[in-house]
Amino acid sequence: MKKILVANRGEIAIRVMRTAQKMGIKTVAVYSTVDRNSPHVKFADEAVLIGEAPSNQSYLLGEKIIEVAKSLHVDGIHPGYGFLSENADFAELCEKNNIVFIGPKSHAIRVMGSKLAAKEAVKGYDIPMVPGTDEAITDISEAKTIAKTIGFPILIKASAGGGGKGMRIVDTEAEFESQMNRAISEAVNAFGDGSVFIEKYVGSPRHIEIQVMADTHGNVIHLFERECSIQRRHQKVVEEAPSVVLTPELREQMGQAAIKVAKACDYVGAGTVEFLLDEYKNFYFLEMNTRLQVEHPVSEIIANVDLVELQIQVARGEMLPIKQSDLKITGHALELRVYAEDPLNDFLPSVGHLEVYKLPEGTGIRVDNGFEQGMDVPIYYDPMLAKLITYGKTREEAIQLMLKAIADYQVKGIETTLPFGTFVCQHEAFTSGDFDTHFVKKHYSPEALKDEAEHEAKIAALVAVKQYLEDQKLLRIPTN
Ligand code: MV4
Repeated sequence: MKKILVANRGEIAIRVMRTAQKMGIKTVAVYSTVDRNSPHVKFADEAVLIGEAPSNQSYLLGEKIIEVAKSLHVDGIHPGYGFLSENADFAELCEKNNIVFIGPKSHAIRVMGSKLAAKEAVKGYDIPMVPGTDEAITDISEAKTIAKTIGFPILIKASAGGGGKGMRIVDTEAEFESQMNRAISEAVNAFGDGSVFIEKYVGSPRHIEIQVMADTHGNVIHLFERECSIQRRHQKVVEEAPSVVLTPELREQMGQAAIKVAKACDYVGAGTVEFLLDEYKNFYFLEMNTRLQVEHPVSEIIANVDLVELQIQVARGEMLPIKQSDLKITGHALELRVYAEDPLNDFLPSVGHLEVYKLPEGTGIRVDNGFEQGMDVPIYYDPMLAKLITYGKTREEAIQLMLKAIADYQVKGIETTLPFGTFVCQHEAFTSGDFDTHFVKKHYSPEALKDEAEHEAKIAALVAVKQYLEDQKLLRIPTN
């Protein structure tokens, strides 16, 4: 592979191109009109304008992107995350045009894109799953009988959903039918597929996912877990690795389960197997994400690997250069997603001009960033500016470094989730490790953030006064 095209923008496009560059591979960026001055365009060896700002007129134009790739003699396309990354038709189109799709085969994307097909595929692999139905519900009264056996509350999920889309909690038998009818019509509207199934509702779970990596020679390894319970309306905000709650035994069990899920769909490349972990530490397979995920850096740090490099090696048909037994966890890593959103105003997008934009630097700090000072943040795409990643020997060290890095991160012109990161890192529930997916709902309010800001301002004022008095003393010495 001599040249790859990155079919993405922002921090992930740069992240992928960095590794390509390190491997001596030429890079091609694609961009929309609003991104013409973006860092990912400047970073690439070549860059091609592919269309207007709306992603369906640019970053989602698979055929156009393949045309560009062919005309520039590109060997492989890296899709990043979002956009075309989990589009099975696009993966197939690449294959048809003799361009390597740096990701799994279209078969695996298709199977895992349907929750019911995924359940079907892993049947017989002895993977723990939440009690429920494994076929689309056609008979509502039959489903109600099953729901009663499982016990309320139950969750209705759309087969074509995922990442929290198309889910509905049913608390009592009385509302079962009406909720079921709503769920089906919602699924038809949202996904064009009305298939739904039911599961027992796990009340206070943690979201733990396992990073896997597979080559075309049948080798599959896992790179431990990421704890992603700190999320808001299914949008992750803080991720970490390892999780404070996994014992080495549980980690091994979940890792082996994840490897089996990957084998069940003939997986190739980097993938993530999502599990719920209940309060008794039972784990259940939820879904598999067939892409490199946003939060992959925390795994890279604790496992000491470059996941993009592994993706490219595997895509070239090489054997994985590492075995499971080569891997061990070193240290602890945290990631804060820096969104252009206002945490004091219901996380509304805060787009505008980056008047000041300076990144923190130092040992134990990694920033995967897609923006620079003087740029406008466009309204057309995901509002994530960067990922602030810190790491240390211990979790405490990574948390303290995160607080310092947030304080050193200078942004003026727009609001960001940086203060929210401070809130999380100072919260007792987070520092103690005693939290679940309800953390934000349970503990966060704009008032709590304001209180904390005032508290910090007071401390800053006290420190300033103390310093002032000390300076006075020093100044007085010669005069006394
Ligand atoms: C669940 C669940 C409780 N019980 N399934 C949400 C995203 C999708 N991947 C699956 N999700 C859930 N499935 C059962 N049977 C709770 C969630 C869930 C959740 C999962 C992971 C992270 C955050 C979450 C927030 C709300 C609900």
